[in-house]
Amino acid sequence: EGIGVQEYTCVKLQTLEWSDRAKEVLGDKIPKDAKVYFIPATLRPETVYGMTCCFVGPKVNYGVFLLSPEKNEYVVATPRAARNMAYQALSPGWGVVTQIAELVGSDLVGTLVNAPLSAYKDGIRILPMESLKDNKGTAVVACVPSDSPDDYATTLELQKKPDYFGIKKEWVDKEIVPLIETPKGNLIAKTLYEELGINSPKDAKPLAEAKEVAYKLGFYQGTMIFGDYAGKSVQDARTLVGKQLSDEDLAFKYAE
Ligand code: A2H
Repeated sequence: EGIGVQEYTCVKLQTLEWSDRAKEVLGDKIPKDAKVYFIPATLRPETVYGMTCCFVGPKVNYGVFLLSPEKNEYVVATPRAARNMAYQALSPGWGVVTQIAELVGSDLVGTLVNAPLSAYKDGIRILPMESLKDNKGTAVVACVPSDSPDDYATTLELQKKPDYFGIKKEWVDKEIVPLIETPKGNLIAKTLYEELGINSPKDAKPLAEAKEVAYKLGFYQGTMIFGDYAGKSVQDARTLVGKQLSDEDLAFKYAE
C-alpha cells in the first residue's frame, strides 16, 4: 500500500433484480421503494461506456449500508469502505454507519444492475472475480474488458468455465466494444494479454505489467472513439465523464 491518497469515482449501478440467493438472505430487510446501488470504485470513469458486467469477490463479506435517508438510497460495499464513507459525507451523518444486511460475494452473483452510459440498456450482471482485493476501494469493480487487462483476463476465465463459476454463459458473453484508440490499437487489454502470453487471471506478474502498459498507453496517449466525448483525449474525457456522472447523480467521489 502506498502512502498517497487515491481518489476513486464510485459509479451508482442500481439493482434491478436480486439473485435468488440474495433474495433469500435479504428477506424483507430492504425497505420498500429503496434504491440499492453497487458502487464500483474506478480510476477510469471515462470507460463506463464499456462496462460489460460488475465484479465482486465471491468470498468477500459485504453489507448493505444506508447512503441517504432523504433519497432512500443504499449501497453494497465492504464494512471497511462503509466506515471510510461515513467520514466523507457519504452516510446518514458524520461517522454514522447504518448496516441493514450482510452477504457474501457469492450470494450476489447473478444480480442484475443498471449500467449508466453503457451499451447494455437492459442491465449487466454481478459476476465473481477471484483476484479482487477485499481491502481496496469498495471491493466492487466495473468490468471493462476493452481497457483493463485484469477485467479481460477474468472475462475469458468466466467464459471458459461458466458452470464451474455457477453463472450463465450469456451473462459474460458480451461483445467487447473499442472505446479508446491507443498507439497499440483500440483493444489494448486483449492486445497486451496476447502479447505477454497471459493465460489466466492468476498470471499476476505479466498482468501487473500489462496493467501498467495499458494505463500509460490508454490514459496518457489515448483518444476516445466512443461515446459523448469521441475525439477528445482520454485525460479530458476522464474529467468530462466524471462531471457528467456526478451532475446526473450517477456517481460520487470516494477517497482512501
Ligand atoms: B479500474 P489502484 Cl478500464 N480489487 O477501473 C482489485 N481491483 C480493484 C479493486 C479491488 N478491490 N478496486 C478497484 N480495482 C481496480 C476501470 C479500469 C481500472 C480500467 C483500466 C485500469 C484500471 C475498470 N475496471 O485500473 O490499485 C479498478 O479498475 C488500473 C490501475 O487503486 C480501479 O480502476 O491503483 C483500479 O483497480 C484501482 O487500482
